[in-house]
Amino acid sequence: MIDLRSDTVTQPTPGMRQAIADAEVGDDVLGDDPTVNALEKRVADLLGKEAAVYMPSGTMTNQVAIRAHTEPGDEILLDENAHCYFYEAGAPGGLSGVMCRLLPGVRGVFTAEDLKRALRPKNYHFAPTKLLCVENTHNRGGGTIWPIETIAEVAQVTREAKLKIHLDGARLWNAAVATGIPECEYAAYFDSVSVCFSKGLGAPVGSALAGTEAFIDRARRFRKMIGGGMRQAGIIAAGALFALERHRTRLTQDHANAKTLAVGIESLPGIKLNSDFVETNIVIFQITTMSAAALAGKLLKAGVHVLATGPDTIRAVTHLDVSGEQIAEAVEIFRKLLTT
Ligand code: TLP
Repeated sequence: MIDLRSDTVTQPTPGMRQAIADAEVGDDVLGDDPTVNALEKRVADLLGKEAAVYMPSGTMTNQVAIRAHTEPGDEILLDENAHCYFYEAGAPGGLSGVMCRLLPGVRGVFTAEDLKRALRPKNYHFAPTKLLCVENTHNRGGGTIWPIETIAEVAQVTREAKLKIHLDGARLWNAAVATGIPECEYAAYFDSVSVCFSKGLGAPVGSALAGTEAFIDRARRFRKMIGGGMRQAGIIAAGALFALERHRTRLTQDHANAKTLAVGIESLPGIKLNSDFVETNIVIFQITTMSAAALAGKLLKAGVHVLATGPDTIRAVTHLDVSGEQIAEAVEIFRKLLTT
């Protein structure tokens, strides 16, 4: 099976399993786990932030960030396809009691002008706007990389409007490798940054949230509140550390594979896709000759597993466990299904 559902499906490599087996551990809730402490320090350093905290998932790092930046009744701004809004089970309302106001994005990217238009004068009628979230790379946008100039412009508006700005950087590693812009250069524009180890990096579990000491201290309280305080978490943090040191540069292979897939299928009958927009490891396309679920079903029978992410939309994601040969095979399977 060529599993293109997500870059979250990877199996830990033998080296990673060994690192996990050898991990030194302690009770992390008491601050004693040396592997978690090393991972948090490494992430903070990489992102140029004062501190970082390890959590079980990107959903938790994002939602703890939202909770830590706001109070119930506040408003947050984010694009209409943001993971924090679209795929996190209603958590901004459910856990933080905030309202989400959605900005129109083009493949997940909005502009400083879009943001300015959404800002309102201070008035008792309005929910106070406290936070802007940006997602880089953008998942539902198709792995889009936010141009750093756009980030700078948007961040400038948030500073002037005294909003906090959070980065959902689940796939920031992909953006950094694709552009050559280091993670810390992106992170410098944000008050808080969430990164994931369980996506392209291939670790089994975990994400980290980075920011100032004071912010991360507050985040630790909310992590505890929702049950995210883990004990001998060095077991999983060891896999994350291993992945962080060894699997960042190889993301270029995933990007090349995604491009090959996109170029290989874009001109097939019924497929609506522009491979120029495939910048990293995510390929999103529309199918016009049958439903997305029908095509996904046929592909699955033929050995390619993709996700239908809308009635006519399909997502395919490349990762550590998909080779160039498998991508060539997948293209051939698409071709056979759509031309015969
Ligand atoms: N995304 C998953 C699904 O939830 C859709 C995937 O398969 O891509 N931010 C971004 C941008 C993400 O893509 C994801 C996961 C998360 C946050 C949440 O991470 P987890 O799954 O660790 O909670």
